[in-house]
Amino acid sequence: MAELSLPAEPGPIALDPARTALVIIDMQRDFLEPGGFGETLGNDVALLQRAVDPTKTALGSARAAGLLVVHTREGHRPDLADAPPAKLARGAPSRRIGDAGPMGRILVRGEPGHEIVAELAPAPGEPVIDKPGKGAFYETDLDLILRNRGVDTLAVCGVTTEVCVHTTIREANDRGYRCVALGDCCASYFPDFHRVGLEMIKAQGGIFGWVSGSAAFAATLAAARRAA
Ligand code: TIU
Repeated sequence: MAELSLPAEPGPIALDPARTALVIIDMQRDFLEPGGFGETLGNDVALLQRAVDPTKTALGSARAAGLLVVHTREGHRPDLADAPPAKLARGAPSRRIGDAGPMGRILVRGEPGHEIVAELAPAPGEPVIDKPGKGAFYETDLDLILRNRGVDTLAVCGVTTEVCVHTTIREANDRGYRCVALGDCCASYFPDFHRVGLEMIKAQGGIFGWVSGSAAFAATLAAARRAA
């Protein structure tokens, strides 16, 4: 497939499907469903549902176009050995990381709450990156996997916009990746933070990257398939 031009802000971004990955950040039950980590922090988790259908659209088009699809999950080992004491002690949540909740232990790997929501379940062969922090590059093999595949451009979806999506885009940008956030595929517990978070990415000529959306992403990939 030839190089494509994806409508985006602050301007179109060239996409070579062979060098582009769709990266879906932390679309886990712990953040999107009642009884998980997000709710223990006092958040209205229903606000994140709006990103699910657009992400499903982006995921379907990426798979059809043969893009590498990478999923991430935030969570910790059952013994919490990889959870910094400062993270465990932070704030005044109703349940702390590792405590038992209705979806199993909060933010712990292997528990039901740690799973990616069913609509966006990883397909066989799609890498799933388990990360202990907010950024998907911190203490993971994501960079190695992307470089081994020759990827230099990331289309990024997920939750939450200003926390794990932003941290990952900032980490990726500093490592030389071109990042485009698919805005409607991201969501936050704070709608203002979502809006401003996207503005921060594309400001100053695209200081961290570009912002586009699921419809433009799907249409660009579909048009390329028809032309092939
Ligand atoms: N609390 C919040 O907004 N986010 C996180 O703790 N992790 C992610 O963003 N995945």
